[in-house]
Amino acid sequence: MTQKTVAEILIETLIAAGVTRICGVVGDSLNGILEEIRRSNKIKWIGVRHEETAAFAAGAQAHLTGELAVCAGSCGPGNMHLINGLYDCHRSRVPVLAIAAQIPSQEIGSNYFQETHPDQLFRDCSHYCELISHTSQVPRVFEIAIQTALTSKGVAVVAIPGDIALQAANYRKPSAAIKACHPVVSPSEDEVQQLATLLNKGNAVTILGGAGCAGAHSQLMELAGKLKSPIVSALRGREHIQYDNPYDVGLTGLIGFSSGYHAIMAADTLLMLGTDFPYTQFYPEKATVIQVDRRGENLGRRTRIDLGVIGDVKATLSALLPLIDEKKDGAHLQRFIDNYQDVRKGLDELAVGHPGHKPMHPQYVAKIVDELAAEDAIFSCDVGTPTVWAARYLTMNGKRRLLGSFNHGSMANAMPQAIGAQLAFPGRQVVTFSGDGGLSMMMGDLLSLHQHKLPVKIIVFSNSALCFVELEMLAAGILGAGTELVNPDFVALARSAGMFAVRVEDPADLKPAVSEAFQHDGPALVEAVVNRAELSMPPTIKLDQAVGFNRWALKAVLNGRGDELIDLAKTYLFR
Ligand SMILES: Cc1cc2nc3c(=O)[nH]c(=O)nc-3n(C[C@H](O)[C@H](O)[C@H](O)COP(=O)(O)OP(=O)(O)OC[C@H]3O[C@@H](n4cnc5c(N)ncnc54)[C@H](O)[C@@H]3O)c2cc1C
Ligand SMILES: Cc1ncc(C[n+]2csc(CCOP(=O)(O)OP(=O)(O)O)c2C)c(N)n1
Repeated sequence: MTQKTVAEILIETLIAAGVTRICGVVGDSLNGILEEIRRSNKIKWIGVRHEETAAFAAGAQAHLTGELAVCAGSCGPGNMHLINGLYDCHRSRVPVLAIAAQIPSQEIGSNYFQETHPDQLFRDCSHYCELISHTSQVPRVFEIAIQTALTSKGVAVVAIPGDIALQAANYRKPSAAIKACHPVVSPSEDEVQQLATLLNKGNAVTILGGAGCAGAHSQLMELAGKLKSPIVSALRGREHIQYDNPYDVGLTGLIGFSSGYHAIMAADTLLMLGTDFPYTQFYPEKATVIQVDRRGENLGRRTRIDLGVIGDVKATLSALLPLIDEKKDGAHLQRFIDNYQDVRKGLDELAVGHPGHKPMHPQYVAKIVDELAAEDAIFSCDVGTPTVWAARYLTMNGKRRLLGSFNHGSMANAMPQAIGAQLAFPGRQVVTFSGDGGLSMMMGDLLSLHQHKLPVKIIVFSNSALCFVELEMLAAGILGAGTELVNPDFVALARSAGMFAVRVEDPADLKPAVSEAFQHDGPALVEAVVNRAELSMPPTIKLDQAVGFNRWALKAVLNGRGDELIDLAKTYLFR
């Protein structure tokens, strides 16, 4: 029987699965694999400065393409650095394979130099996590890992001791191409009928749509038209729902719009479509709740439901539409469309910049970037206030994409995700909304932009604080501590990393600076110095003033201005 090394078989299996790049950091336990990558000429190694970047970059690539993406780390600390990014990929349910090199096989169990147990460490952030301890396991384990990542949508991890990667194994041809597959899940006729009956009964139906609405835009519009339903989006659903949508009433949630919140609370029937919107306080207590999701285990896990249907949104709505009676009364819809317009107007009024008025409003920065960015730009936003600005001010149009660490909620995701996005789509404009805290957390990989000639545009919302947490502290009624940031000269830093860079303090200079950055043929950074206290209360408050403060802060968050009371006193942005 023909023999090839385990590393050779791995690379051949990956090529058969359509993989063209692997992001990671080298280490001698990965040497055998690196050598095969080099020899293959079909897979490109993308060396980054931190393995977490590699995992986030792979996740972004998988999110945007739906295809398998791969990252790798060397043994022990090398692959442990992948872990936070892999949690994000897994939570976002994007197909990512992580290759975790392991210490020499004969040393396992001896507390050897760099010894960890990746087969245990990664279990919680993967669907499949196995150690190759014998050459006869390949290519089967590689193929199962890829299949699992693609079909269960999430992370698979294969741990390979460096010595085993170099050993010869019996060779067979890779299985028939393992590629992303999209089986359609359709509910039974009976289930569709139950769905129709409940929806036909409702007098004020609101739809809450999420990421599962991808590819179902026209069915969603038709359904909302028949039901006269406002459509509220969950954040991961924005890019798929909030365009060409006359029923759009914005997001709900603490960083959403009050129109979205009220449209759900005032409904007698809430239809959840492909959403796992996590914040339980924002679900209605009395309405009839119906949920459609392709994963049965997600039904009813955020709120009590009256009917749960397992199915793809598109397939379910296609079967449902002929059974829906067109509603006559459009008052419920109109009420929240009007409300949305008011809220939108209010938010737009906050997004202004007057020459000479410093510091700039971050909303103004977001709005200008939105205006100047390409029709098909890919945005990524850091966890922190950049997520708020992206949620409220970036216009989606069906071509633009929006990435974030929305489910895992990890800081410092935006630039690493932008790396993956730009690698996957070299011809598209990729723009980050970065926090100064987020950018500095993973700052080393600014160097990767220049090294790999990735023309990513970084917009830094420079507020010299971990602002979002400051806000959370206010919301919790406590006085902040530990949120101050003493920043470097980001412009000097970016220039030394081979980037175009400019700092903007005056609103008058913002448009030219962003335009220049966008036109620059290479990576660019705009440091926008913005108001730190934008969403928060008086900049200085004394301890006794903090009592009862949480209500104020929460309503300020909810509608960006603080002129509407919504009693969510027990709600926190993060726990
Ligand atoms: C700082 C910060 C603040 C945030 N604040 C808010 C906020 O105020 N409002 C907000 O909305 N979000 C907010 N988020 C994001 C929030 O945590 C969730 O990530 C988001 O609400 C989830 O959106 P989703 O339901 O669309 O996506 P997911 O959580 O990914 O859920 C998608 C669901 O659709 C299902 N599905 C997938 N494909 C299909 C299909 N084809 N057919 C049927 N079902 C399918 C999946 O099984 C899953 O259950 C915030 C995040 C951060 C970081
Ligand atoms: C890895 C990680 N550490 C800490 C947190 C808690 N956290 C959430 S947002 C945030 C502040 C983000 O600061 P920055 O990037 O400067 O953005 P800002 O909110 O100031 O605009 C922190 C510390 C987190 N979500 N992830």
